[in-house]
This record gives sequence, C-alpha cells and structure tokens, in this order.
Amino acid sequence: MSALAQLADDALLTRPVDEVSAAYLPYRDFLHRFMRAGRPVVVTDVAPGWPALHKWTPAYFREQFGDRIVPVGYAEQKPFRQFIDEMLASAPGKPCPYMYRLFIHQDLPEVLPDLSPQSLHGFPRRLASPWMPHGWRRPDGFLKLLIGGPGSSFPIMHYDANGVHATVTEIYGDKEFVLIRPEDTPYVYARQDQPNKSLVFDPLRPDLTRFPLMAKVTPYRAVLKPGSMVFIPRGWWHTARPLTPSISIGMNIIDRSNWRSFVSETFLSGLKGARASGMAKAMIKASFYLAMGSCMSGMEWLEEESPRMARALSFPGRISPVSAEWAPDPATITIDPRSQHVG
Ligand SMILES: O=C(O)CCC(=O)C(=O)O
Ligand SMILES: [Fe+2]
Repeated sequence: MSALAQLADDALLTRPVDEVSAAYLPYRDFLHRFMRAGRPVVVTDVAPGWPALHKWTPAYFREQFGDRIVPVGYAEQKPFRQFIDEMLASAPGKPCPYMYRLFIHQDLPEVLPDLSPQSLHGFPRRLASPWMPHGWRRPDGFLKLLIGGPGSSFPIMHYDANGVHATVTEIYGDKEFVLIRPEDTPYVYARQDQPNKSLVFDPLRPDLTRFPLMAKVTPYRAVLKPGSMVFIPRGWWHTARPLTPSISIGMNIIDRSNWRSFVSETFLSGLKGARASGMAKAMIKASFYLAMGSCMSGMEWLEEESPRMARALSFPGRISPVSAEWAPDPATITIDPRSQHVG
C-alpha cells in the first residue's frame, strides 16, 4: 500500500481528536472541557511567540550541537550530528532510532529561551509546586525533546505512568498520534509486569491473530503540525509516528483532576505481597498527600477566582502556581536531576 493510501486508510479507521485554536480556547475552558473531563484535544497555535518555531530545524541542531553526545533511548547515546544524519536518511524500510530520552533542562539547556514565554495550555501546574513529594518537583513538567524521521516511531504504545497528563507540541514537521480511551484497556494487551505498556506495537494495524481483542478498540487519531499541541489525559493509551522529519517537545501535567491517580499510582501500586508495616506506611503517606492535595485545591481556587487577593497573600502562587504568570521563568528554574520518570 502506498504511503498516501495508508494515510487515507488511517483516517477512515479512526475517529478524529477534537481540534481547537488556542485563540478560541481560553485556559479556563481548556481546564473544564478537556483536562477535568479527561478528554483529549489538539490545540493549534498554542505558543505563537516561541523562537523555536522559526529556529528549530534538523540543520540547526546539527550545526549548533553536532559534537554533543545526546541521549536517544534509555541505553543509547550518540553525537547529535550522527543522530540528525540518521534521522534525515530515515525511511519506512530503514527507520532511524527515535529520540525520546533527552531532558532539555539537563541535556540541552541552551535552547530553553526558544520555548519562552511558557505556553499556557501546557503549564505543568502541581509539578511546579515545592510541596510535591521528593523527586517529583519538576517545574519544567519533565520537558523532553522528541525527534524522529519517517518510518520511525515512539517505541511503545503506553500511557504515562503515575497518573500524569501529557502534552506534545510539534515544532517542526508532521507527526501522527493514535490515542485509545482508558475504557478500552481490556482490549489492548497491557503487559503484566508494566501495566501502562501494551504488547501491541501498531494500534492501527495490529496482528489480529495474536491480538484479536484489538478489533474492539476505537482508535482516535490526530496529525500535529508545527505550533499544535495534543493534550493526552491520564490513562489514555498513545503512540506517535513522524510522517516527515519531526521535532517536538513533550511535557507532563499534574492538577487536581489527576492528583488522586498520581497519589495512588505513586504510593499504593506494587504493594502486592508487602508486609503489613509497609502497607500501613504507604497508606499514611497516601493519606497525607491526599490531604495536601485538598489544601492545594483551595489555593488554586483562590488564584483562579480571586487573583487580587491571591496576589496580595502571595503564598498561594508560590505553593501551587496555576499558570506561568504565578511561576518562575522556566529558563531560570533548577531541576533535581534524580527526578526522572518513565513516561
Ligand atoms: O513521541 C511522542 O510524541 C510521544 C511521547 C510520549 O508519549 C512520551 O514521551 O511519553
Ligand atoms: Fe507518553
């Protein structure tokens, strides 16, 4: 099947993800209609002021950072020049590796000003709070660089661990996303040892003799163009495949809409076979963070409903910033290098 016929087929086999321009989706509406409703959306023109949209090309990274050894996957790193050359030569029969483990604050901080000012819809909310549990405070929202060429793809269909929401913003090129609702989880063949990862590699063309239940799944699809962001709510399965050489960034969000999931997946999962004392400790920790979540909800409510009072008090914005307006400039924040999650 030709690449074009395959794209037409993909569009027929799937439902489209809603798409709204940021200009017509005030932040408050985004929070209510999508983040709190657990519904995915593509937001177009999400950060029109970013220099990255004009600057970032494969040639830019090759020229500026060609000698830098950069992480590509968990166990793979190479000079940026070599990676970009492989990516530009990538094609369906000979795919390049897919870059998905480069954390910008740690590995390429020079490009942070290109992502400023912070995009409102991608703001990481509670991840920026100093009250986050140790190792989880990430005011950058675990900002990652994602690069691949045609034929390559994100290595695994998954949902992001620890109950986090995810966003991916396309900077250069086009990338196809496939999303599957949490309700379809019984049909996606989740791995026993890592239940957020699926055994199915290509959700649009699964091997139905091996994975017959996949026939019951309703996949959603979106093609991101430069300047568009896909919001992937917690628990939604997803994978991505570049249609052209593609550069994007990924971030995560924790908010009151997924706080309970974050707390239970972080502190209460994997307790099978644990001792009673271990279970009791985990329960106490989880209860503590649930109570803390309620305090944060109060402060966030004040910032949203009564910004003048919140500003006068100053502590709500410092403890649980609701938007970039309340948070330090992402280019100046420091990141604890031990806090890296698995995505
Ligand atoms: O490559 C992509 O755009 C998807 C990234 C992703 O899902 C992740 O990093 O968890
Ligand atoms: Fe993900």
